[in-house]
Order: sequence, then C-alpha cells, then structure tokens
Amino acid sequence: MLCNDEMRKGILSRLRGYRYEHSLGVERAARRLAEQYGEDPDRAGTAAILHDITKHLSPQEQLNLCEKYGIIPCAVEKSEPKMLHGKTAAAIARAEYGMPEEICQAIACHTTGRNRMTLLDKILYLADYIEETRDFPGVDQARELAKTSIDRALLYCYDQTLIELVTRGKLIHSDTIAAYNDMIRQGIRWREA
Ligand code: DGI
Ligand code: FE
Ligand code: FE
Repeated sequence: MLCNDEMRKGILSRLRGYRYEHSLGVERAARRLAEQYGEDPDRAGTAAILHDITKHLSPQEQLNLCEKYGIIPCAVEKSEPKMLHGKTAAAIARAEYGMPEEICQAIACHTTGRNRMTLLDKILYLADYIEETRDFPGVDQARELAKTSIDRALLYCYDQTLIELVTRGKLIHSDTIAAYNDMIRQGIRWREA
C-alpha cells in the first residue's frame, strides 16, 4: 500500500500550524483534480501530504540535506536555498517512506515545474496553488481554469509566478522557464483568443 492511515498520521504529525492546514488543503485539491483528470487519487494525495515536509527547515538545513542525499544545488538554488524544499522533501519521501519515483518526482518539481510535466506533476503543482486556504490575487481565476483545462490553469500559474518574480527582482530558476516554455511550445494559452 502506498500510504496507510498510520503512515499518513505520521507524516502529518511532522507539519505545524499553517503548513499543516495547507498540506491538508493540497491533499483535498490534489485528490479532486486526480478524479477529474484521471490520475490515481491515492498517489496524488500522498504526494500532497509530503510535498512541503521540509519547508520549515533553514537555508543551511536545506543545504545539509542536499549534501546528505547527493542533491547538487544550481546557482539559483545556492542563492535561494529555500527553493530546495521540493527536492529535499522528495529525498525524504524516497529514503524514509519508500515512495515510488513518480511521486518523488512530482514532489521534487512542485515549486518550479519543469519540462514535460507528468499528469501527477501537474496535479500537485496546481493543487499547491489553488487549495482552499490560498488567498491571493489571481487564485480564483486559476481555480476557474482548473475546472476545464489543467494545462491552461498551469500556464496561468506559471505566468503569475513569473510576473511576481520579475516584479520583485528575483532570480528565475531554469526549470521555471523550462516549464513555461513547454506549455507555450505546445500552443497552450489561457487568455480567450
Ligand atoms: O511551499 P509553498 O509556499 O506551498 O509553495 P511553493 O513550493 O510553490 O513555493 C513558492 C515560492 O517559490 C514562492 O515564494 C516563489 C518561489 N519560486 C518559485 N519559482 C521560483 C521561485 N523563486 C525564485 N527565486 N525563482 C523561481 O524560479
Ligand atoms: Fe512548496
Ligand atoms: Fe505547498
């Protein structure tokens, strides 16, 4: 079994405060999207409760986990080590919970996206963005798009993230650009023509 009740409780007991509520929200949203788009709700829900399991760690602790699990941070990640929480959470999911590779992969790319996202990757990314406790400009439009097209919703999220990063003068990760380019290359658009 992927994740029994006991394992789920153990994972949730590692989450505190807002992150606990957020992770339960992502679990619900991911299970719903999985049912809607034809993915296994248990796989989506399991990826969801694990996706931010290392988010509370400090930059130095992120780098220590990278060292431990053989993750080599790129220049952007070295400068923004909190961005590594997806990759370190994936390493924990694999090492401590024996999760299958597709789940670890989805967890690893949940912050940036990547080229050629699988349906499971897309569901986790989108669920993380639209879950019910999220309240920021644009979230309702993402929720609306998610009702009819996961790819259009995803591109909308990438656009909003890129606009936010550019506005704040932040470094942009190569996987963030790869994820955006992949959707554009496939002809995905979210604006009405
Ligand atoms: O962990 P969560 O808060 O639930 O959400 P997340 O894992 O999607 O992380 C969101 C943060 O990641 C947000 O503050 C923007 C940041 N981020 C995503 N892509 C990039 C990025 N930050 C930089 N500097 N560059 C990126 O390409
Ligand atoms: Fe995250
Ligand atoms: Fe999250």
